[in-house]
Amino acid sequence: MRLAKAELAELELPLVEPFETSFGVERRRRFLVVRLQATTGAEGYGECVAAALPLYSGESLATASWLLARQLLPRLFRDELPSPEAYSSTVDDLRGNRMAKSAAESALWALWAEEDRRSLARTLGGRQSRVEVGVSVGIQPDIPTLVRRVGSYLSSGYRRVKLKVKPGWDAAPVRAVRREFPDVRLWVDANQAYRPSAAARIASWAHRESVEQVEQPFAERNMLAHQELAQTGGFRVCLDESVVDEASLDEATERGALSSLNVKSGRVGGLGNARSLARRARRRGVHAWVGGMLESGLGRAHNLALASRTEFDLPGDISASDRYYAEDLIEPPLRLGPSSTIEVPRGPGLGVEVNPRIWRKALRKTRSFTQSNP
Ligand code: OSB
Ligand code: MG
Repeated sequence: MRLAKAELAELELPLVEPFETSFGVERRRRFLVVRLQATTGAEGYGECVAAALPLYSGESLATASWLLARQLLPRLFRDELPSPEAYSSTVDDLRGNRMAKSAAESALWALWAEEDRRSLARTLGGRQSRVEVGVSVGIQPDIPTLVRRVGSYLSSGYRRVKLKVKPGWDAAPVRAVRREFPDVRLWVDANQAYRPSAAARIASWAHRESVEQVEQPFAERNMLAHQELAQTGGFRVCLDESVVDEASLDEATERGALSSLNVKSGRVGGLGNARSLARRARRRGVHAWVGGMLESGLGRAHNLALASRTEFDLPGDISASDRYYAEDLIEPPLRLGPSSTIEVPRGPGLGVEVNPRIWRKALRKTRSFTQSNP
């Protein structure tokens, strides 16, 4: 199979409400989508999770766009299309830039699945028809607003809630949510906001409020601080930003710095790597679950397909369309089903369709690549 056309689109969608983390506030999400079209007619979409500014990782929308346009997409026209499994070895010479690589790779997976007339989930080896999910709740202007927000997610059917925390927005909001909702599965995520000296205080409120899991409290490279927190026990320490490849996962597991892994294909350079890191984590006794980056329905369809694999044993950050966008890019939108689950798309390829009206409304820029003009 050869590539007929590649498209790199930049889109912007307004979030239903601002999403605040320890990094800052996002009101609209600007992101890239790769669309590949093979000579057979099969097509595949891949979403890039690099944000406007390099706050979560060193990549940004601009660096990802540059690398996709200058290297990753032109390379796909050189020979026969690599299989998605072989893809990462064709871009190994380029360091880092995992989100950019993942956007191209995940489009290739979707295209491959469509060409085979199989669902992406099946193509990735997923066997579950529905996956359990939760919701990630941003930092709110005040505690009553937070309690109301959480209450409304619980009444929509979510059973697991992840609160974004940071120094100054932790013990009190977590206590308020726990008081109001004694049975909710409560996780927190700090996106590296704490200094290692905060460990004892974090452990104390997490333990007191029965927080099940504390995600990435310390800096990406600080395995030692995560190890020390993990040794206090009573809750799981989960790593997100710290784990980008096998070596960082092995270092973390050897040290006992985590008991749960947030798996994001963008962070680790693609769905293939995400799958093998999840497998590796589980072999070492570490739980695995699929995270999110406020993706549109396209990216969340990939995340659902990945999460349908049986390695994933904790509920993912893959919420329904209406949690993120009033008008999602896809139709039908993804909806929350019974028992805090979302159905995995089962049609061929990605299994969801782009809504052309919303696509046109969200589109800011687009560039096309063909064999003659790479
Ligand atoms: O750390 O998990 C994170 C969103 C943007 C950047 C980082 C993170 C997040 C989320 C959102 O928590 C999860 C979702 O997409 O529902
Ligand atoms: Mg996180």
